[in-house]
Amino acid sequence: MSATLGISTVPFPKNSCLEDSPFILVVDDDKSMRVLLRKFMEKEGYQVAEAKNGEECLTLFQQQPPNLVLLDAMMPVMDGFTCCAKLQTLPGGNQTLVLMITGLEDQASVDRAFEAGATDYVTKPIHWAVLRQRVRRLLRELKLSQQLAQANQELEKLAASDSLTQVANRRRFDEYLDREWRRMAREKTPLSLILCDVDFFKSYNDTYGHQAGDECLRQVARAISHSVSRPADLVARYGGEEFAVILPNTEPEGAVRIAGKVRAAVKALEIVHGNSQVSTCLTLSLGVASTVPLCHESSAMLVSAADEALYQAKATGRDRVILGVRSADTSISQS
Ligand code: GH3
Ligand code: MG
Ligand code: MG
Repeated sequence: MSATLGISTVPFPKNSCLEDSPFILVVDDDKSMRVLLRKFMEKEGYQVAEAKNGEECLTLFQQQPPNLVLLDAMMPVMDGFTCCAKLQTLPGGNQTLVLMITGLEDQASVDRAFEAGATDYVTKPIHWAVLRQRVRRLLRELKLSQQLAQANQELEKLAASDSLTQVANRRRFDEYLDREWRRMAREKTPLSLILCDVDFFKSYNDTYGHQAGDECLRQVARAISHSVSRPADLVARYGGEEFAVILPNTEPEGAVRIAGKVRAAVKALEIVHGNSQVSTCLTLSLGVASTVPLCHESSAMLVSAADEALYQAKATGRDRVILGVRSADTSISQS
């Protein structure tokens, strides 16, 4: 039966997502065995590619990583044990299932297979029902673990974001500020913080209703997010109608420039606020603080400095940016 099934090159599918049919790479130096395995796996509904030795397996793996490798242990050029160990070092290699096929059911071979990183093994001559069940079980477990990893990722995202505005929440802000504080202390580079507070927001709610207030906060959060560009910058909802922007590796001048951009972006939304005492539209007051962190100090001092600057912005007329500095020479930037 096997001699008549001589197909050597099989086109690779575009991706090896488990949501489509799983993709299996069959590796065996014996062509008739390879073809038998491929036909069997195709009947099971899998997409299959073939390699005739360990080297070819590694090359094909890098072109299109499979979900599972059916790997013969004994092959010329590069045996299955060596190939399996090398697979583990390739990108995505340690997430790929390796089912080793060994002709020797001695303990040493089984041990070698697991030491090389194999997920499980079957023996030759192949017991087809065992192979079928083992492949099904491994793929089922792989799918479950992928779903679990994805669910965990989504949970982490949910736990870190503010449900109203979708920017980072206070918890994430605290963690991130602390982490960046320590990182900037090690690197001896400046860390900047902007605190933004919506002006006369209580009267906005009183005038237009709480739902309009919520929508307003969503728009403000979006405008702030669009005003920062570096991957390390973090926009967070600090409290009710207060937002914070953490700017690692940013000098005070840069932070003031970004704060100015934020202020302009919110103004450009032109959200009508008939009861604001400073403008016809919704505005922000912003306090900026910047420092090169010291290990023995706490990030709370940066928050206090930004808060103090924000207080100054409110006290001196709102709708402005104030840079707070640790010495007495607080400078004001407004337009
Ligand atoms: P100031 O210019 O001094 O900042 O005045 P303000 O009115 O903005 O400040 P105040 O702290 O007096 O009021 C803040 C308001 O923000 C009161 C509260 O109802 C509103 N607020 C806080 N969180 C939310 C929210 O999630 N949704 C809505 N719609 N309003 C909120
Ligand atoms: Mg406030
Ligand atoms: Mg306010």
